[in-house]
Amino acid sequence: MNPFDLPEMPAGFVWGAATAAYQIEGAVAEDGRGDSIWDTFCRRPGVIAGGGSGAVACDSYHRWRDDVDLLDGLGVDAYRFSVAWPRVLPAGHGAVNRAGLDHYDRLVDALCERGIRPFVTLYHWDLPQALEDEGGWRSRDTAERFADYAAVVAGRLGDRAGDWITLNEPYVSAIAGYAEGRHAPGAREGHGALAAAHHLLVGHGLAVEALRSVRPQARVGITLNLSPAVPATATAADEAAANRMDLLLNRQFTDPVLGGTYPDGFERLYAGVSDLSFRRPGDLELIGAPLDFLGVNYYYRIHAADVPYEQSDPVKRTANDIGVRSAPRPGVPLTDLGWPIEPQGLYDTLTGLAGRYPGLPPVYVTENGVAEVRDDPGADPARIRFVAEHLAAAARAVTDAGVDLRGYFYWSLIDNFEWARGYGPRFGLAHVDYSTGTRTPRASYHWLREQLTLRTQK
Ligand code: IFM
Repeated sequence: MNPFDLPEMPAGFVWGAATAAYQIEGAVAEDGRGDSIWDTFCRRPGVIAGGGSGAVACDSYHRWRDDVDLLDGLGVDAYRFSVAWPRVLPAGHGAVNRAGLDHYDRLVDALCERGIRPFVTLYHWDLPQALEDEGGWRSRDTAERFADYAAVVAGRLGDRAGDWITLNEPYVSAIAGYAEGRHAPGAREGHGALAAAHHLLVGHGLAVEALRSVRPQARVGITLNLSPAVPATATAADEAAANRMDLLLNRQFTDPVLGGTYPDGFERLYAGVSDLSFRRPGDLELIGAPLDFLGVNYYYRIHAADVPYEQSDPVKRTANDIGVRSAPRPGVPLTDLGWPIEPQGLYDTLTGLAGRYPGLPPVYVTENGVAEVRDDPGADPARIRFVAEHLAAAARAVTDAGVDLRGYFYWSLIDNFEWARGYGPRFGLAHVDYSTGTRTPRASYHWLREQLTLRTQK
């Protein structure tokens, strides 16, 4: 077998590609769309590399047919895209903007006509600014609003779209947005960030209920970004650091969603920073309601090293300040973003989930991919190797541990706005020329198309 051939996957395996609204759509002031927290955040000087924003991005709001053509040409079974909440409800709640919903309606129709299954993500970080002004995810009300929004979208698209993802990466929304301040809304908080993480999960639980009540046949899941945290050295201090990282990054989310519990050690980790008073009776039942699937986004694993940190000054402590540094691993290759390339981490993530959570639902890898910073529409050998190696690791997790893996979505179909990193990193199977909007399939796109064609001929 050629090392770059895709492995055998279970029957019915879904091959797909993914994008997100703010990263590709542009047209931020068109057809009644309201501001999102990313529109306002990008206006702050110095927060986005190169000073860009998603105002134009890949212009997919107008060029969505090009994107559907790319998907069709690639031969994928499914497309994971997100709906922009402020396009549908410009103020976050209240009046529905019909023109905004029409856009997604046309997209879903076009996908179904080509036999491409829509996987709809309801929240990929673009909170309506009006809701942020009322407290954002620090406030439980936002969770309630999210469920109302989910019902509106499912009411319109759910007759054709059967697969629904409530949230994308609540860790990043809460921690990068409300603790590190490097993402919108740009806050640096302790208690607020932990409240945001919890309310995102409450919003997920409420949205699951809303989706199922509007569309009883819907298959509903959530997408979590998971990174195994391994100690950088065999010292007790690094082991403890890895455990803290695991709590913050992974188990803060997986334990409530998949186990219906709060993770052990979490209260101790944040003693003094937050009283966790945002937790209410009944929340765990809501958040832990059984799902139809789990979406896993995997990019790298973390080699956690202990660093001394100031536990005695909780007022100044943000939620990401847990005394852990990500240590470099000599000999491990890095992507252009400096992320270690370790397919074994995907294997460990999938088998670890299956080992820890007995009722683990079917799993989709909803994102996995690699960025290059070269502005090159041609060869991208690093990408082909990256995908082939990660899929081989995923296939081993199926064979060794019986993980019920149902699909894989490459991130991303096209180059796009990589948040605070701007337009430098290019994740796309197709290159985008941002001055013209032209999409050009790269070598990895042709390779994947060939692999998928061979598969259908078998
Ligand atoms: O571009 C992001 C995406 O929006 C969420 N997951 C990680 C990707 C790469 O950083």
